[in-house]
Amino acid sequence: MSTFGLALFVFCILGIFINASHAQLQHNFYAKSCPKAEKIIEDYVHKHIPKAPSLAAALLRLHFHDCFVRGCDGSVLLNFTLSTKNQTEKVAIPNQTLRGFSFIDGVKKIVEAECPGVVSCADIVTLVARDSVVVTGGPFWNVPTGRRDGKISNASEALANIPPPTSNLSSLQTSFANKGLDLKDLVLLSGAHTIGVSHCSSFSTRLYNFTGVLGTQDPSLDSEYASNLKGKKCKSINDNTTIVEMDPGSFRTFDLSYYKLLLKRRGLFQSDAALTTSATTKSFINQLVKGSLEEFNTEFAKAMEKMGKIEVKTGSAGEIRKQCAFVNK
Ligand code: HEM
Ligand SMILES: *[C@@H]1O[C@H](CO)[C@@H](O)[C@H](O)[C@H]1NC(C)=O
Ligand SMILES: *[C@@H]1O[C@H](CO)[C@@H](O)[C@H](O)[C@H]1NC(C)=O
Ligand SMILES: *[C@@H]1O[C@H](CO)[C@@H](O)[C@H](O)[C@H]1NC(C)=O
Ligand SMILES: *[C@@H]1O[C@H](CO)[C@@H](O)[C@H](O)[C@H]1NC(C)=O
Ligand SMILES: *[C@@H]1O[C@H](CO)[C@@H](O)[C@H](O)[C@H]1NC(C)=O
Ligand SMILES: *[C@@H]1O[C@H](CO)[C@@H](O)[C@H](O)[C@H]1NC(C)=O
Ligand SMILES: CC(=O)N[C@H]1CO[C@H](CO)[C@@H](O)[C@@H]1O
Repeated sequence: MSTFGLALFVFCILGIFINASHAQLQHNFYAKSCPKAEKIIEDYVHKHIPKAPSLAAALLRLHFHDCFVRGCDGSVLLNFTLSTKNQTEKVAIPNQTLRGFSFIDGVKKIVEAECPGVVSCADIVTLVARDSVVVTGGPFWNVPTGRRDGKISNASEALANIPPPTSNLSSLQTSFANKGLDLKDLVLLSGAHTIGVSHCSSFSTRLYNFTGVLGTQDPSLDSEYASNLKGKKCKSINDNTTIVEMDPGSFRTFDLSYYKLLLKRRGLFQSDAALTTSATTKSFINQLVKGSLEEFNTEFAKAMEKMGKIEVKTGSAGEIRKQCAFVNK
């Protein structure tokens, strides 16, 4: 081989190497390997979510919990197995109310039938979250694909990375900053609470035990709303089964009313209320409420695109799981 040939050869190998380590998400990553994948997923969501509308919110939340622990790598889907010996993210407290796992398994099954071993569970979660939001009347956003599935899922990491509903603004800011998200992203992404439900146990200390003395209530929660919740929904501090609409009246519709409620001191969690406690975040909320739904939709979509890129595994990292609940053997 000539010196030139050798140099070219080395250059190419180097190029491949650099390319692999810098592999990025791509628009329509499966165009050649599984051209129908994204359409199959979209059709499945559009067909099934209207029959089980409460799942739309659950699937959006699943994506958030996935991305905040080890990046958007499908680790939230992994089941505890005897061989792993470890408790997985699912079992951690914030995940005990997660739903939608069998829906994801259902999508994976038909995608596998079309192209076995090609489409990652991480991409499925991301695409399903986007398509579910569309079904609730929310925005569409671009989902570049090519995420690979992680092999590790660790319950204590979920606890450390998913902010609890009792969070104040500075801890929310820190936990979002740890994922490359700023205060504006925090306000926008919290807008996801315009759809879905919560268990009483996620906020009942605000109603019954706020200062650690039974009978005390969070003064930052509108007292009329609090009485209503106590009288009609969360009748005791121990109620861990009743569910409450987070955006009462339009909990299945993607709209601005979550932010309107925040300004009326009717956000359900302390973490929701916390968004009104700084001038910066409060002004974002005011702008959203004064603006159009279109504007919120556009901004929300941008924040979701950003969230969907957190610490993704690409190129040859991770794997393409055969079953979303299990690491490949
Ligand atoms: C800012 C920090 C956040 C906190 C502290 C938080 C906390 C919670 C809690 C405690 C619940 C109720 C769980 C239950 O009791 O059943 C919930 C529900 C939900 N969260 Fe968040 N969340 C946050 C951010 C987000 C983000 C960024 C998204 C998505 C972009 C999201 C989407 C949802 C959805 C859609 C539901 C309803 C789930 C259902 O109906 O099953 N949340 N969240
Ligand atoms: C994963 O575990 C849950 C219970 O934690 C169970 O309901 C589900 O069927 C399991 N998934 C699979 C694919 O075995
Ligand atoms: C379980 O723990 C071991 C040892 O800490 C770790 O190497 C492995 O990746 C963990 N497995 C999962 C699925 O988290
Ligand atoms: C899970 O993560 C925690 C906190 O990062 C770490 O201390 C622990 O060793 C991990 N557990 C396993 C089994 O890997
Ligand atoms: C916010 O919460 C964190 C964690 O619980 C706590 O350490 C911090 O003091 C709180 N900050 C404010 C301003 O209350
Ligand atoms: C009320 O809060 C205190 C302090 O956090 C706690 O020790 C106590 O167990 C709580 N009571 C109930 C009934 O949850
Ligand atoms: C809910 O509360 C009941 C009674 O206090 C308890 O037995 C049960 O384990 C709780 N369930 C969960 C999921 O915490
Ligand atoms: C979906 C899921 O795996 N949920 C689990 C959350 O944690 C509780 C308690 O450990 C389990 O019983 C659930 O199966």
